[in-house]
Amino acid sequence: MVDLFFKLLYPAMLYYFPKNIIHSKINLTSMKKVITLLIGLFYLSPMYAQISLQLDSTEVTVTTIANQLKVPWELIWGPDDHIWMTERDGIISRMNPETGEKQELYVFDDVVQVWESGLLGLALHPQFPETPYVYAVYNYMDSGAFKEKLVRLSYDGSNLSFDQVLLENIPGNTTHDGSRLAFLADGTLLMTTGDAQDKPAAQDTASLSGKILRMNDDGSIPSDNPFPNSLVYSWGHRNPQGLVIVDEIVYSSEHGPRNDDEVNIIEAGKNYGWPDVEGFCDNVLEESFCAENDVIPPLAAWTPTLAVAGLDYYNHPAIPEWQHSLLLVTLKAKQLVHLPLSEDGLSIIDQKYYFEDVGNADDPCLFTNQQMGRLRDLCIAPDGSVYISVSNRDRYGVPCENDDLILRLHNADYIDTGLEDEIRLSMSLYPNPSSDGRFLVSKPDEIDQAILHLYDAKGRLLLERRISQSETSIEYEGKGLFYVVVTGSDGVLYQDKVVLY
Ligand SMILES: [Ca+2]
Ligand SMILES: [Ca+2]
Ligand SMILES: [Ca+2]
Repeated sequence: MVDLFFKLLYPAMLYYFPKNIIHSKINLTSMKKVITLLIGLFYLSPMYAQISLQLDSTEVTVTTIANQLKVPWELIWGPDDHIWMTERDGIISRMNPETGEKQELYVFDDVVQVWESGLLGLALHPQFPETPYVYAVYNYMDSGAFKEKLVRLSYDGSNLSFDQVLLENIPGNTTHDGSRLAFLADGTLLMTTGDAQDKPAAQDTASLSGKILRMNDDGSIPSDNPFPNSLVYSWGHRNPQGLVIVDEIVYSSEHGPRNDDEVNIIEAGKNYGWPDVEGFCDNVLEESFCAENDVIPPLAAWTPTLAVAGLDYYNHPAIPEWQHSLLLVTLKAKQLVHLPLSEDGLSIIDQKYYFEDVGNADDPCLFTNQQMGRLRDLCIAPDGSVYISVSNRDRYGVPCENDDLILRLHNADYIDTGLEDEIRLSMSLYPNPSSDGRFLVSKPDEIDQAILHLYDAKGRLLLERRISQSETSIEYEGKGLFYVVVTGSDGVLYQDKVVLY
């Protein structure tokens, strides 16, 4: 048993204790004792039996925080540390991310929900809650015509009330309704629209279909939009249903037909090609159209399509492999796609796929019970957790009893030190693992005094020691995996794990 686990866990041990593997010779018998101990901790851990994603070094735990939802279409992390959510049949709610408790804030009575339409995108004003506005996009019927509108609501700290319609009479359809919302740094609002199944409209700059629109926070047209007296910001879009703004860069994902899903960088006044260009300009007709119309090609395109939906930007140390990356969720492929960005953010340098091959072919509901399915949208919390909505009740999925779900993805081993890596690297613990109940902590000279705190795996404080010399010996009688946190006058200086056996 131990030998088997030794083989399986040895690579993980190399990650946990790389410095010590390099700097000290640990014999295999000692290592096996450590692994026996870790196996014990593994079985005791409440997270055993949960799904996890193994990245290069980090294990991302996947848990369900809410179920029994109906097509959670948009998830936003609010400054009130709650998740703000739309469900497609017309409900805006606010969810406690710890308990999954859902507080319904508003129910629209004129939402039309047929196939892919309904209540869709949501945004909070950038100065929310001081400026208490909430923006929502939904489909409605007007004299027999299928349309879309953007409305503004107002939040008083406990209830949402209707404020005003900002934009209506946008052509809509049962599919291709776009509708993601995001604020630029200058306080103007971007809104995506689909072609509403009228392909040529995407190339008609007088139509609101197949566009990304830009407006002031009251719906008026900004004086510096690319076309005078027009909300059109970019055109030639088919059905963009992912939108995230990172500093000055606007990224959008866009559903292709059977081919060429896209991720684009959106620039003011530019043409993105649809329906004349699908994906890259890579055939004779497309090449001439692109040259004549100055079409901006995508950063990435996928054939066959994945059905690319929600898009967000990850840059948190909790999951280091995902720092400075786009995270893209997909409906048809049911995968989370990790798209690391170049340093300048202008290109995608790799593509990694998660939630592949997790399903159970014999029982699709077991698949869902294991917290997978059509992934519709996501948001990222300030602690580095990623929340993803599963959307199996959208008429394309196979819904199971508990659907639809909100998942939380997080690194359970991460403790936020708020530190730059250079400071972290200048301190160290050794030997680690240690067999005699003692280890040394080295302290750089520029730090005058610090306190070492030793915690057990459940976060209980076991001891505190002042460290004032460049090297301090710490003794503790217990055995197991412990967390070390060193604090100085300005807060946490260093953290690490230590194994005593
Ligand atoms: Ca979102
Ligand atoms: Ca395009
Ligand atoms: Ca093409």
